Amino acid sequence: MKRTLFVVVSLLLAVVALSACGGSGQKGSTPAAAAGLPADALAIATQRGLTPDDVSAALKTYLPSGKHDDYYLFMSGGHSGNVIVAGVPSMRILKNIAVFTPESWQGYGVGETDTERILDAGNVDGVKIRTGDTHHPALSETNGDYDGQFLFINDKANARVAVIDLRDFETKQIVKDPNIISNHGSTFVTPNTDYVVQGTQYATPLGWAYAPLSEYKEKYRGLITLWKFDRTKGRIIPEESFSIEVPPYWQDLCDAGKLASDGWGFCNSFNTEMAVGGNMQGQPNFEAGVSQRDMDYLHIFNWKKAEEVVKAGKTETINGMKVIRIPTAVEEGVLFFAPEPKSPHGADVTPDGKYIVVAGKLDPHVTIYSFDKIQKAIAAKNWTTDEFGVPVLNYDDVKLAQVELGLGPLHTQFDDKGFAYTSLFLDSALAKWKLGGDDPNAYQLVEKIPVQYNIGHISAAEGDTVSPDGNYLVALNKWAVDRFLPVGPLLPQNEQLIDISGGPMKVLYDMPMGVGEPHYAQMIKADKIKPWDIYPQVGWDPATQAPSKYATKLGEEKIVRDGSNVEVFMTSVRSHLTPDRVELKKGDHVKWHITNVETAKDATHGFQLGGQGVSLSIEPGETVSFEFDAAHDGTYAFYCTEFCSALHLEMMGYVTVEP
Ligand code: K7E
Ligand code: CUA
Repeated sequence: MKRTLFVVVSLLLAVVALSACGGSGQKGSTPAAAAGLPADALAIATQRGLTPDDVSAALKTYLPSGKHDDYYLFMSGGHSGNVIVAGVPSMRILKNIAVFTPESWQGYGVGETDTERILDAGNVDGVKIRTGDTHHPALSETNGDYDGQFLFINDKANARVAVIDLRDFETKQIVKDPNIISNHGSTFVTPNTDYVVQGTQYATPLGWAYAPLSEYKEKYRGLITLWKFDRTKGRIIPEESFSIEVPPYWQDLCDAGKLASDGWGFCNSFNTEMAVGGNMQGQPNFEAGVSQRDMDYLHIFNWKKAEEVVKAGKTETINGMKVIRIPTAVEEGVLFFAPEPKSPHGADVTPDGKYIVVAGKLDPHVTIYSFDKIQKAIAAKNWTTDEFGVPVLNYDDVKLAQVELGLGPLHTQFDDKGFAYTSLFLDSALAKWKLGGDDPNAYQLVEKIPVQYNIGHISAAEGDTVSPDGNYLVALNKWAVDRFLPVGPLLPQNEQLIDISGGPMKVLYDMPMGVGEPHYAQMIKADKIKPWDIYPQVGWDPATQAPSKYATKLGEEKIVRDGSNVEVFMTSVRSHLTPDRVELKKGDHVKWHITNVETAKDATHGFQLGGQGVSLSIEPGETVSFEFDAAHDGTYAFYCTEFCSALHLEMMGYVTVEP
């Protein structure tokens, strides 16, 4: 014990001395600076039973009040259908971004508003879809590096993709793939964000039309969809997007090539068996049926070539989407397969774009493919074909190396020192291994550390760009088991911060995630994101990122009646809403616009109208609109929901509906 305390003290002294060195120097740089350390620090460490490792982890993650984090971490919120933003290294949650599910605080999709229309664009066959399962956030890139402008995220359950603008951290668009019902290899961007890549997960007939499972091979298909992104508009352009038809192999994770492999993309698959279930009909469960073959197929696609094929009109339009059918994809050299070990999950391209790392959940190795070897094999036309006529390259021609890491390898990230990091789901561990360039023998396992528990994705600082930072890594663990205070049978997930800056890897922090579950996350340097403090001008419409035609200035508030159509032009400012009386008649249809005329940072006003299911958040400068029918006579109160001032409770008004 004495020794532990001694180490703790030395550590604290060293840290204080170090920070003094790096600081103004006024306090000197000798251990005497330790005199500045509160006398109770040692007592605290002792009393709380902290080890030297605990103390150093605390010092590495603690942020004094008012200091900012080094990185933003954008995490998918899984089946809560949103995105969660945290700071690293503090792991403090900064924001939830509502995406596929309505959210009252942000006034997102609650009441008939512009955000409701964003959600409606993702409806399926007229069914209002208000659930979601977000998996893979993707930051927009320029030359293969995060540029901090946009974030994309998929909804696995309904094959949708959303666009979030990082100027105001709000969802701007949801697009629904008209031909598939679930996606997974999504979202991943091409190096200049020309396209947002989306791969199908569970195959269906295109357009999810009916076909019995006995016709699986004939009728069911997957797609690799390239959603065209227009950076100036900040929108996906469905008319300029297209899909590549692929066999019903259950495509899994995808990654876009970069630098050496720019123009290409890669997706795993895991049901080349084409199992169709039927465990009540004497057939094996899917889990067994899907795992019979030793090899599945890495899908290798040339999206630049596919773009030319689309331009040449060699597509079929299916449910409004241009689709390159399999025979055309084969003939034009758009699609190739390479065998990959049993039921792989992650496909990750190295920072230089020269290698593709595939991790098979039922194989203890990661398999490294060489892009150069793939190109040579394609040029040599050295292939067999699968049942759909797609060229299958020879495994030994394209495989460069394998590294045995442990049980259940899933996802891989990279650092700036030539190392790769792979999550080991079954081992509940993180493996660090050395990349070896073109020398297969140079690839080596370096180190493994345990995580708590059942690790899925990992996210290293800028760890999937052309220039990873090699600073921090977050392990997105599915299970927390014993890590936190018990909260009933539904436990949080555990996001663990791990130091990978050099030397042995160390777990620094456990972050409970109370909604979820996060699958993937991306971590971007904080100074790359330049969010607005307030909207650029009073009367701003965030849906179009332009001035709103309903903007209302102070003194110009009005209520306009035209028969039974009533339009309200309202302003909000601390501490009143004008007008504060809205007199309606039963049966009126009401369009209501509110402009928050505040220009002070953080001076947001909320708005709820009792009995109408409306919730708004009106940020400084924003104009928001909603509609409703005054279906019942009565007296209702509306009020501001943000405690914005001392007289916030008075920031209210009445709606009277005359019979
Ligand atoms: Cu959870 Cu990328 Cu959807 Cu792996 S995925 S863990
Ligand atoms: Cu505005 Cu409270």
